[in-house]
Amino acid sequence: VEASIPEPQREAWKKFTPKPFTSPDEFSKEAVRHIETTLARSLFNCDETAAYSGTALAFRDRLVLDWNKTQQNQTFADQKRVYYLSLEFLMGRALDNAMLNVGQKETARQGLADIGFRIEDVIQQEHDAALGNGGLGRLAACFLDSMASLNYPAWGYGLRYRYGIFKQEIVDGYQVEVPDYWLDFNPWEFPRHDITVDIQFYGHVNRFQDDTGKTITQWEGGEIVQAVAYDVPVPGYDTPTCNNLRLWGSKAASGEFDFQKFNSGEYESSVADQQRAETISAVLYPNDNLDRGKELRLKQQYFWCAASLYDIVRRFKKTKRAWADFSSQVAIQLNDTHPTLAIVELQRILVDQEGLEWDEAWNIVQNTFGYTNHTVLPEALEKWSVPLMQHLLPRHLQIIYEINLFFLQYVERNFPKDREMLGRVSIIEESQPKMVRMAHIAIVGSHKVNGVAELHSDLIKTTIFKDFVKIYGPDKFTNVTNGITPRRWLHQANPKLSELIASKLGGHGFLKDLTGLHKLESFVDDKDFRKEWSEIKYANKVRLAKLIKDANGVTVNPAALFDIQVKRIHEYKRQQLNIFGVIHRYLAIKEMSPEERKKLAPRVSIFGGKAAPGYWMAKTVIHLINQVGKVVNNDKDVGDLLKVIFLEDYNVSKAEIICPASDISEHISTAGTEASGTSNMKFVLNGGLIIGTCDGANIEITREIGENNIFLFGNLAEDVDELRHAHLYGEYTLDSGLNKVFEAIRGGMFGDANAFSALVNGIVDHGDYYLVSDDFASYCQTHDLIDEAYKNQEEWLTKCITSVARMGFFSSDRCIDEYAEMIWNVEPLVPKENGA
Ligand code: 8GP
Repeated sequence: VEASIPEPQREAWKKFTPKPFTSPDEFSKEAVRHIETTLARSLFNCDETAAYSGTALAFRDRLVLDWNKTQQNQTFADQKRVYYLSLEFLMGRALDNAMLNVGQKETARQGLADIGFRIEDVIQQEHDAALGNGGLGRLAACFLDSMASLNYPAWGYGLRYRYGIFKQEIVDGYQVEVPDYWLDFNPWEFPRHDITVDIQFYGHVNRFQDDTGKTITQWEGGEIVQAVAYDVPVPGYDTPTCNNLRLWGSKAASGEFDFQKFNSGEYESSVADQQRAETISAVLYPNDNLDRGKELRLKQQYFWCAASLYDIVRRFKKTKRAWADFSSQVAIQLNDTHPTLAIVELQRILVDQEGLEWDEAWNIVQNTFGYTNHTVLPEALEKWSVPLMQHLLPRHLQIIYEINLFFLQYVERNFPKDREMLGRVSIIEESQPKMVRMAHIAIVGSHKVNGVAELHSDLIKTTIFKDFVKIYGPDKFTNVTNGITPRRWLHQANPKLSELIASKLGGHGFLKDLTGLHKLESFVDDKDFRKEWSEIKYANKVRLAKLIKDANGVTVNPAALFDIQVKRIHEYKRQQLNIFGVIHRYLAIKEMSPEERKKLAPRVSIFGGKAAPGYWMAKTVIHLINQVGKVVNNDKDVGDLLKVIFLEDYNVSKAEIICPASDISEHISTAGTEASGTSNMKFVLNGGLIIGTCDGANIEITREIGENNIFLFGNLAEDVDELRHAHLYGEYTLDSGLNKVFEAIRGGMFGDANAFSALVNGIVDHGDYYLVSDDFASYCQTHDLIDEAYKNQEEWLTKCITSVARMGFFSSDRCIDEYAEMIWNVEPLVPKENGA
C-alpha cells in the first residue's frame, strides 16, 4: 500500500494503462514490437516459433492487467478464498485458451494473417505444460479454468518441475522415455524472486520450559532449501477474473554457491549444494495410480506443502484477524493424499509457532481442509515409512503420533467393543517397518472427504474407508462427480462444432452453462443441421488421419469407424482386452468370405498413452499393440477393413485433436476400478459414442444420455470379488474366443511369443485379476453390435446429437459450484469493471 501512486497522479497513470486490442492492427503492432524488440528478430528472421513468442507476449501483456486487478480485488474484498493443492497441473498449451477466454482469437487470427502467418500453425509451436500424469492432473487444470470462469477467489499451488512427464518415443515397437525439458521459453510464468520461503529438513526437536513454565517445542538444525514462487495467470472465460497458479521452484538457501569452497579451489563441490537443492523440484514422478515411496518424493511433498502453507498463513495474518477466523477465510482442498502433510504443517504452525492450544488449533485445521480421493486401488494408497519420516521431518512425526493418539482415544471411547478397529483405522500401520497411512491423516484432518463419481464415492464408503464412516457418520463423506471444461474440450478442440451449436442456440452461452445444450434435442431432425454435424465429424477425422499419417506413416480411411482408446496404460484400464479384441477381429476377417467382408464396416483401432517407466506389464501391452499393427497394417488381404495405430506421446494437445475425431471410444476398466474417468466425457461431448463397463462416471453418463446411446458390457462391480475367487480356485474356463487369440500369439503371429508370455500367463495361470477372460465374450459381442449400429448412419447420428445435448451435467463448472457449496463454503467475487 505504501507503494501506491498518489491520488492526483492516478489519472495520468490510467491514461497509459494498456487496453484490450480493439482491432487486428493493434494486435499486430504489439506482436511485431515484441518480435523485433523483446526477441530481437526481424522480418527476415521470423519463423513460426518467433511468431508464437510474439503473439504470446502480446497476449500476456493483456492478461497481466486483468490478473493484477483480480488479485487486488480479491485482497480488498477480504472474503474467503480457496486454495487447491495439487502435485499435478496438466495444463497443456496456454495461448489458444487465453485468446479464446478473453474473446480475442479472431482479432489475432486476422492480425497474424496480415503479417504472414496462419494462426493454427502459430498455436502449434507451443510446448505443452505437461506437469501431470493423467486424469488427476488434468482435472486440476479443468478446475482452475472453472474457478476463474465462475469468479471464485481461488489459487492453485503446485511444484514447478523442470521436467514434466517424459516424452514417449516408440522405437521398434517399444516405449522409450525421453526427458521433457519445457522451460526454454515460457512466457506464461512470472518468477517472483522476492517471494521466497525457507524450508527446513532433517534436524532434531528441542523441548524446554520457558520462564512462565510453558512447554516450548522447537524444530532445530538440519538443512534449509529455498522455495521461490513462479506465478502463472489463469484467465477465466468471458470474465475479467484472472486467478493465480503459484508453482514453487527449489534453490539452495545459501545464495549461489559456497564461496569458501570456491575460493579454496573446490569449484565442483561448491555447486553441489546448489544442485542438490534444485533436485527437489526437478522432475515429476511418472507414476499414475501407483505409490513408490521414494525419499525425494516425500521431500517434494513437504517442500511444496510448507511453502504453500507459509504463503497462505502470511496472507491471512495481513488481515489482522483472530485465528478463530482462519477457516472462515481459508479453504484448502487436497487433491489426493499427496498434500496431506499440509494438515500436519498447519497444526505445527498453530501450536509451535503461534502458541495456540492443541484442541483449538486442531479445530481450525479440520475446518480448513477437504480431501478428494481419486482411487481405490490399494497399490496407489500412499504410505511413508516411519523411519524415513523420523529422519526427514522429526517434528511432524511427533505431531502425527499425537494426532493419532487423540483420534484413537476417541475411537476407543465410542467403540469400546471393537478392539480390532483400532488397528485398522490407526494412522500408523504396525508393519515392519511401521508405516504412516496418509489417507488416514487426510480423513481425520478434514471436514469433508469426497470421491469423484457416484459409484466410486459409494465404494470408498463401503470398502477402504468403511470404518471411518462408522466413526464420523456418513455426512463427512460425499460425492462430487468429475467434469471437464467445455471451453478447452469443446470450444477450443472442436471450434466448428462449437460454432454450429452456437448458431442453433443463439450464441455461446452454453459454454458457461452447459445444461443449455439440452435445446439441441429439438434440432435432432433438422436436415441441414444433421448434414453440417456429419461434415464436421468427418473433417475432424480427416484432421486425425493427417496426424496419423505424419506420425506413423500409415494411411487410414476417414470414412472408417474410428475406435479410440487413449489414456495411461494400466492393467486395470484393460488396453490388453482391447488389443485381444482387435486380434480376434483380425482372425475373423481372415476367415471371412468376400461377401462377408463387404458387409463389414472398415475400422481403425487407435491407441495412445504412456506406461510408467518401471511398469513392465504396461510396456508389454504397448509392444503387443505395435506388433499387431505391424502385421495387420501390412496385410494386403485385410486392406482398409482393419488398421491398428499406436499414437506416440499422447498428451493434452494431441487429445484436443483426438477427442473430436472418434466414432467410438473405449472406457473398459474392470468394474469398480476406474474412479471416474474424464476422457469418457470429452469424447461424448464431441459427438462420439462409447463402449464401456459399468464403472466410474460411465454409469452417470448412461443415466444422463440414455442407455440406448451407449454400448455397455461386462460384469458388474458387485460380482468382481466372486469372479476373482473363482479364478483362484480354478472354477472357471478360459473364454474360447480368447483362447484362439492366445494361440495366435503363442504361434508367433505377432513375433516372438516369449515377449508376451507374462501377459497371457497372467490371465491363464495367475488368476486373471482384471477379469479379461470373464468380460471377453460380451466385449466382442458388443463390438459386433457397434458394427451393426454403424451401418445405420442416420440412427447413429441421432444417438450422437442426442448424447451431446444431454451432457450438460459433466461441466467442471458444475463440479466447482458443488465443491464451493458443499465443501468450501465460498462465494464468487463479482469482478469490478476494468479501471475501477
Ligand atoms: C484418476 C482416476 O484414475 C480417474 O478415474 C479419475 O477420473 C481421475 O483421477 C480424476 O479424478 N487418478 C489418478 O490419476 C491418480 O490416482 N493418479 C496418481 C498420481 C496419483
